Amino acid sequence: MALKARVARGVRRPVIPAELAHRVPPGQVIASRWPVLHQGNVPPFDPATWDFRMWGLVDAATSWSWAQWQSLPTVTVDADLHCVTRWSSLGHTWTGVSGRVLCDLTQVRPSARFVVLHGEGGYSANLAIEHFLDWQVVLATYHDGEPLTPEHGAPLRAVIPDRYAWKSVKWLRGVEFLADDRPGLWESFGYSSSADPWREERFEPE
Ligand SMILES: Nc1nc2c(c(=O)[nH]1)N[C@H]1C(S)=C(S)[C@@H](COP(=O)(O)O)O[C@H]1N2
Ligand SMILES: [Mo]
Repeated sequence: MALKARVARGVRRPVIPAELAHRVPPGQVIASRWPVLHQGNVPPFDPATWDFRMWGLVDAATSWSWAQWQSLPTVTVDADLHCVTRWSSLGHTWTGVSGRVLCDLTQVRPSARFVVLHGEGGYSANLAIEHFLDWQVVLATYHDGEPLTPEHGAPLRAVIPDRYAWKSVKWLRGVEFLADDRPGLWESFGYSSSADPWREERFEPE
């Protein structure tokens, strides 16, 4: 008993520097190195067969080859990652195609209210369309000016700032537009559809 109490008193709360506090959502700690976190293995990438598709409630369903994808305009956005397992990794710069630009290109219909991001091998995450249309959403091929590495989602990953990072689908292969919400992989196990880390929306309310 006495020993336990001593140990408990020795536990230090992680310190969040004051100048970063506004970037760390409630219940999170700052990761010192950028963690790698995903289900399963890193999928192989073959530029000859890779494609990216946008389908569902769109007037111009489109698929791009890897070569075609290179001709799309890019944006560069700073965004932190907040994992629901309670680490936040701060200070990332992402370059890629803006979600909004893609929605314009594919002429998303007004009836589309939700999107499902589809990763390689069956991983998926759902979002309300307004969160996909956030100006900061980028389908990234570069991180801090360098090509993405395979373990962080190369050749293409979604970056959805201000949502828990399980929505930032790595090895992204497509986006589907829907009228009604449909849970992605983690959401089908009870994780939140909206997933706002600033409101600690970790799980869907019962
Ligand atoms: N395809 C795919 N994307 C994924 C995951 C995954 O398991 N598969 N995990 C998500 C989770 S839970 C997190 S926290 C982030 C981690 O991104 P990082 O490994 O680049 O830090 O990737 C997200 N994207
Ligand atoms: Mo995560």
